[in-house]
Amino acid sequence: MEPLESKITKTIVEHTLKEWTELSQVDVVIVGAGPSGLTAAKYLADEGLKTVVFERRLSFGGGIGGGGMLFHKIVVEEQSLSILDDFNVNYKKADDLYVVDAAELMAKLASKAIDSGAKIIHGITVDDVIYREDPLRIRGVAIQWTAVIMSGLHVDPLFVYSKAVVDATGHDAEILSVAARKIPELNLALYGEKSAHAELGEKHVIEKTGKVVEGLYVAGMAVATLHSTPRMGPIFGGMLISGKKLAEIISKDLKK
Ligand code: 48F
Repeated sequence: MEPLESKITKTIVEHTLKEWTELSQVDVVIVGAGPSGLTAAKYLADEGLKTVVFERRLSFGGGIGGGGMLFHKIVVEEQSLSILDDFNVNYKKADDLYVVDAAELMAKLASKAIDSGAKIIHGITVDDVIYREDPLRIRGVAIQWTAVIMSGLHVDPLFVYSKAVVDATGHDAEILSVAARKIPELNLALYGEKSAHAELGEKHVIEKTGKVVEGLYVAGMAVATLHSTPRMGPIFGGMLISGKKLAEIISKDLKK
């Protein structure tokens, strides 16, 4: 009889490798499992698009978990309530804002994205993009185990080929940064986010969410870093609306 230890190993490796084979080519790669990335993932998967989210950490939610200065609540505006309803997230009215429990938001964004068919993989850092010329466009990402990056070992990455890549990495806009630095022909410049102006910050993030160059899209706080628009602190309606808006834009582009 096969010992349990060998069964454990075999089962995990076989099932993981089968999925990784399927993930070598997808419709959409989302980088970052924060609020904008998870929201985009759910709506893209709902459209039947093969969607994978790579998250550097071993957790969901990005900046949601810290609430407001570690107080475990965040707020949203009325315009984002229909998204909270889609994710079954509870909220309480507080004047003209709505208050949401940070842990509930993290858990339910991830849970619905997964239920819709998006694949979320933790412990993976995206550290480069794939590009093609004539016409110039982004065609996927280079990925590495976060643990390998932390170890400082020189290990070559693997690749995931895709029709669209989403930078949902938050304040650092890491994917746009690496593309701007390593592919000068993209003429991509990042100006860095502005100081706080919550109302304007929310408005601009939503307005400027979208395609950056062919194959490369941006949602969430990375939008502010790209376009030098203000930060807004722990009000998250803009992140959710940005994710949903981007899913609509990508779905339309990929169905052309
Ligand atoms: O920072 P994050 O929550 O991004 P977001 O969706 O939301 C921003 C808000 O949390 C908050 C705010 C709004 O009110 O100001 O900051 O724009 O989530 C980004 C996620 O991306 C992961 C990171 O660990 C986090 O969970 N991430 C960042 N860079 C990489 C990455 C990378 N290169 N590869 C993989 N994951």
